[in-house]
Amino acid sequence: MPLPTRYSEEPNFWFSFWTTYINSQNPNCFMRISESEFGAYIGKYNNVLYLCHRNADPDAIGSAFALSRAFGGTVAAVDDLSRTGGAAAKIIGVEVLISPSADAYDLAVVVDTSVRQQLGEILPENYALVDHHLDPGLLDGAEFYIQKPSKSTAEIVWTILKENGKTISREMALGLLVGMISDTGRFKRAAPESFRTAAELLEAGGFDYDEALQVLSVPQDISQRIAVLKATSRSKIERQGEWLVASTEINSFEGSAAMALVDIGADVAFAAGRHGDRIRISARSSRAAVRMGLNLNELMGEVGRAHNGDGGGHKAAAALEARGEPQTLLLECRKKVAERLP
Ligand SMILES: [Mn+2]
Repeated sequence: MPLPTRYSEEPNFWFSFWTTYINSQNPNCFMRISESEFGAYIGKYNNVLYLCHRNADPDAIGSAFALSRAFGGTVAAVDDLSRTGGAAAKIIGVEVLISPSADAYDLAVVVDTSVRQQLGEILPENYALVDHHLDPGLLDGAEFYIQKPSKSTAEIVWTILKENGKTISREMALGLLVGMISDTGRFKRAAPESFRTAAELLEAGGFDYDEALQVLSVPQDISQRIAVLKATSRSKIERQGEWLVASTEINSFEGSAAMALVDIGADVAFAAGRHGDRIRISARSSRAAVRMGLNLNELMGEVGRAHNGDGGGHKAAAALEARGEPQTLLLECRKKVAERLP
């Protein structure tokens, strides 16, 4: 659904637009709850699993950890943690179960995830959702959910904790702030509200900002740096008017490769990799491309769903998983960019 760009940076507009849109799509779905109601809803369950997406990042880990400490429950992730997600988990001292069977829990709260495919086979029948992606993928079927267009899930979780009168430990505040720093690209994509939340987290946790930054400065290992350098050096660059679109193949670290291509000058970058019988493509775009109306969340969703898969994320960073040949899927991604950019 196309949106007038001039409204897109207006948080209240987005929220009311999104609420209206979701309710119009799911007339029987009344399970959207507010942050202040979270405690009452979660209190109906005895054994709760806070479930992070595949390759769980600091926003997912920090959010799941803070919710589990405040309301009780276990933290888990599907398949693995990202490099920085792993570093965050270590610093805040949370044990993260990897792909546990959901049978032992009477509710899974899916955190920071909008697309079913990011959860593999783990998604249980009874689940709730706390997320900041603009995607209706998991809303149908959720027992209850909070989904708002915030810059990070951590900011939503902070509101949940405050509005339910929870005390916050140093580790909870640190995990949330690290999640925010990571998802906002060190506040490059922050909203005014993000800075307010960050200040409150620093005061609540009693640590320095630098300490939170340090958590994310994990050096990439040499195999990752080699893979990303090779992927950027063999990338295909296409000029579409004033826009440069780069695409490449790499069999891991797709997100890092796409980000590296945008860092060195591409307006839009796609990196595709094979994972068993599936193809994963990560996409990133420059701020200029976003300002021109390019929305990778939509684009990757469309291409993913057209090829027996799905995709989503944010306007400037998204991914898909689908079936097919990497070159065919990359070509389709590039075509869709051409249709959208002037
Ligand atoms: Mn996030």
